[in-house]
Amino acid sequence: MAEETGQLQDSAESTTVVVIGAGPAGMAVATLLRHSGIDCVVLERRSRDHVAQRQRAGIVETRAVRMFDSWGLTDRVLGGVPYDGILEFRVDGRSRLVSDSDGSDGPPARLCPQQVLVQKLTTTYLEDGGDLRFEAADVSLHDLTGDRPTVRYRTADGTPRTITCDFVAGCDGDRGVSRTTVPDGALTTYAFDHGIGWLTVLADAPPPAHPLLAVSREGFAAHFPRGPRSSRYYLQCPPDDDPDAWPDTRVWDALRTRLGDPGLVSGPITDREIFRLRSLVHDPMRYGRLFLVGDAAHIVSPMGGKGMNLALYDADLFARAVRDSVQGDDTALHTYSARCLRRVWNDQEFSHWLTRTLHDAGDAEPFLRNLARARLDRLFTSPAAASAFAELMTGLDPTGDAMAREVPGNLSALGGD
Ligand code: RFL
Repeated sequence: MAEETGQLQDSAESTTVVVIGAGPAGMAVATLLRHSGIDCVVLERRSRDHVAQRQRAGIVETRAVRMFDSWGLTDRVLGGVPYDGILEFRVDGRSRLVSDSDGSDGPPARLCPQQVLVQKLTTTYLEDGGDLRFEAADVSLHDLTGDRPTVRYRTADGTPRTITCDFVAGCDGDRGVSRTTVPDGALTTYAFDHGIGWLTVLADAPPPAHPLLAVSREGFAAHFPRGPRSSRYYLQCPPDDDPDAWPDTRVWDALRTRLGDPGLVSGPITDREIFRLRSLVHDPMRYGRLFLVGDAAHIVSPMGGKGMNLALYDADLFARAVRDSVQGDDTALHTYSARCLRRVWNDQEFSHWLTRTLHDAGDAEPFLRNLARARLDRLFTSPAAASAFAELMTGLDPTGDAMAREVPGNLSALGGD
C-alpha cells in the first residue's frame, strides 16, 4: 500500500471484510474472522485508550462463554472469574436468592467487565496479525448493493484512505455511520420508551456478594460487581433528571434506603450519568453487503444484561456466515438477519418483562404493583418459573435460538427462517 501523507492521492486497498467499530461486536467479529484465516480491517473512530476504558456490561452470559469455547478461544478472550449464577432480589429489604444455574455441563457465565472483554479481544486479534486502525475519521460507506463495496475514511493526520471489500460489518453502535447510510425505507424500526430513567454510578467500592436487584416504594435500585474493588449501581429516576441533582451524599443515601442496607460501604464515584430505558430493533439487519451487528441493529434496556451478549451472538453468526461464504455457501448470509432477530426479540421480551416487573413492583399504581409482586412471588416459589428464568438469564433458552429444533406443528407460529 502506498504510504501517502497529508492530502496526497489515495490508493485503494482490498480486503474481505471491513469492520466499522471496535466495541464488543466489532472486536468479536474481527477476532473470529481472523481466527478463521479471513482478512479484515477494523476502523474505529476513537483512540485505543478510549475504547479500552469504556465500562458498561459486567457479565458474559453462559451461552456466550460456550460460544467462545466452541471457537477454542475462551482462555484468550475471557477475563474475570466464573459467575456462580446466583442473583439476589431484595424486595422491601427482604432477600431472596435465585439461581440461574441450568444444571448442564459446560463452562458457566463469567463476571467479565465489558472493557476487559474488549481489551482481550483486541489483544487476541492483534496477536493473530489483525489490522486495527484507531482514530479513523469521516468513515463513509459506498456501493453497498454492488459486488464490491467501498469504505472511505481519513487517518488521524488527515490522509484519505479507500478500502474495497466483499462485506461491511456495521458494528458502530446506535449512533454510528453504518445504519444511517442505509436509505430511508429500507429498514423498519421498532422502538419503545419505558418512560423510566436510571442514574448509573460507577464507584471504587466493594462489589456485592451477588448481583443485586432491589425493589422498594422509593424506586428500583441495583448493585453489580465490576471488578474486585469496583461496583456499578443503578437508581430509578425521572428520565429527564439532571445528574447534578445527585451529589454523592444523595446517591449513597438513596442506595442505602432502596437496597435496605444502612451499612452499605461507599467509595469514590468515578462516573455518573442518567439514561432512558429504551428498546430499539431495526429489521432487517442487512442492506446489500452491509451487515449490522450489535447495538447498530438493536438496543435492549440493560435490565437482564442482554445488550453486549446479543452483540456477541450476532458476531458469532456473522463470522460463521462469512466463513461459509468464502467456501462458496451463502446460505447463512441470507438467513443471518432472520436468525439474529429471532433471538433479539426473545431477549427484548425477557428484558421488557424484567424491567416492568421490577419497576412496577416498587412504585406503580396498586393494581400493576400487585400483578408485578405476584410475578415475583411465582419466580421465588415455583421451580418451573425459576427454571424458565434461569434459561433466559443464561441465554441457553431454545426459544430464540436459531439452532434449536422447532416444536413440531408450531413452525408457522414461530415465524421460521
Ligand atoms: P458499542 O459498544 O457502542 O461500540 C461501537 C463502537 O463503534 C465506534 N464507532 C465508530 N467507529 C468508526 N466510525 C464511526 N462512524 C463510528 N461510530 C461509532 C464507537 O467508538 C465504538 O467503539 O456497540 P457494540 O460493539 O454493538 O456493543 C454493544 C454493547 O456496548 C452494549 O449492548 C452494552 O454495553 C449494553 N449494556 C449492557 N449489556 C449487557 O449485556 N449487560 C449489561 O450489564 C449491560 N449494561 C449496557 C449496560 C449499556 C449501558 N449504556 C450504554 C446505557 C449498562 C449501561 C450503562
